[in-house]
Amino acid sequence: HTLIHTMIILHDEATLLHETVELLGSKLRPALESPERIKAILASIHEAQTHDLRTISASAEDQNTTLELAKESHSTDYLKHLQTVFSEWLAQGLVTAHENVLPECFRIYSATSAHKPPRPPKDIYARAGYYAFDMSTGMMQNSWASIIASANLAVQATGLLSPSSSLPLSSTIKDNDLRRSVLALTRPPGHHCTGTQAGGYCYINNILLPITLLRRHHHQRQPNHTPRFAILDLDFHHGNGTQELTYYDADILYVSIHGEDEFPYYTGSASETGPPDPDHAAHGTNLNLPLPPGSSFSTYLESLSIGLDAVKQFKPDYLLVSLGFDTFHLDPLGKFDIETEDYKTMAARVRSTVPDVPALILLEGGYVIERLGVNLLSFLEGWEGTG
Ligand code: OKS
Ligand code: ZN
Repeated sequence: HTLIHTMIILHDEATLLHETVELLGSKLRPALESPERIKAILASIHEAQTHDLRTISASAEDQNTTLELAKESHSTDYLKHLQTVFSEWLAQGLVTAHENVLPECFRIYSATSAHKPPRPPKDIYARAGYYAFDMSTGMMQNSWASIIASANLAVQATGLLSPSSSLPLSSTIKDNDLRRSVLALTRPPGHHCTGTQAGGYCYINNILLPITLLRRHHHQRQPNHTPRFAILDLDFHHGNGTQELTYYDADILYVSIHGEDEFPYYTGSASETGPPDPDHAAHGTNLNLPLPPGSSFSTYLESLSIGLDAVKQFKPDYLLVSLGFDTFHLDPLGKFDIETEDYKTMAARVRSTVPDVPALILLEGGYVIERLGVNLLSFLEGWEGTG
């Protein structure tokens, strides 16, 4: 039967393995960022029967490629830490197989030692806090398997946008599958983690990987053309990690609409516009559009229109969307007044601004399990203009 929607949705079962506890409201509880999120989305996609869902599995080679791409954004010691921390704790009897590694002392930037940046501490407990900035990024036995699978989804999704001959692709994906838009069900999400610190449920900044991959691809094939990327962050929270990793980059525009004075609290102000020097090429390539808690969808649309004007003006070769559904009115971690049908309008506005630009959509937050699926379907309906 005919597919009404043509977007490919990429999923990897390994993203379901990671299941942690977090400190929330001063209580240790099951993390809101749970495998149930993806399971609920998959159930809705199956039920709708109109989407081209592909389940892939990252081979050892895919994982190596993805890890190598991640090194462009993250330090080698940070990535090594993510891979080994759980087994080290387990081997030393500091956790059982079913527990989590959680940090307890975070990095301190002391005024009296400002001349030397902090180095990884020798103490094994302390090291967990060196590589994290909050207690929402526990590590359990299978966390790394999900982290690398999630990042690999972003990489493989990129392969569907470009001729695959020069891109590392899973054998399940062929040239004739090239699409103008691809959605990857990335979990864990990515927009909060920095080059050396996990936080806000994020470990690898998934959205940076397509950029690294496409840059290398263009460099090989069209060395005279430097590709330009626009990142549109629609999650309720400011993507501090994505901002930090792209702040000095003149060829990446970062636009974020998010709750003002909300998590991660120390970033996301409208004054953060890129390097302050007006002569710096990246000056003005960061656009934060914070909105007060309780903002309505009509208020949201005003900010979206400002953000989309900036995206259009930037003339990107690729659009990358950090898509979060924690802007939903019932979300436990969000405070906007946005409803299911609004995601259709939102997506239609985004896509109609740059209809011909190849686009990757990566999942970030969203915690109302029973509404995630319908909210995503609503967004896709607007994106694909079939409403
Ligand atoms: C406290 C809760 C931390 C909230 C993290 C926000 C996650 C998110 N442990 N980011 O986009 O949705
Ligand atoms: Zn969020």
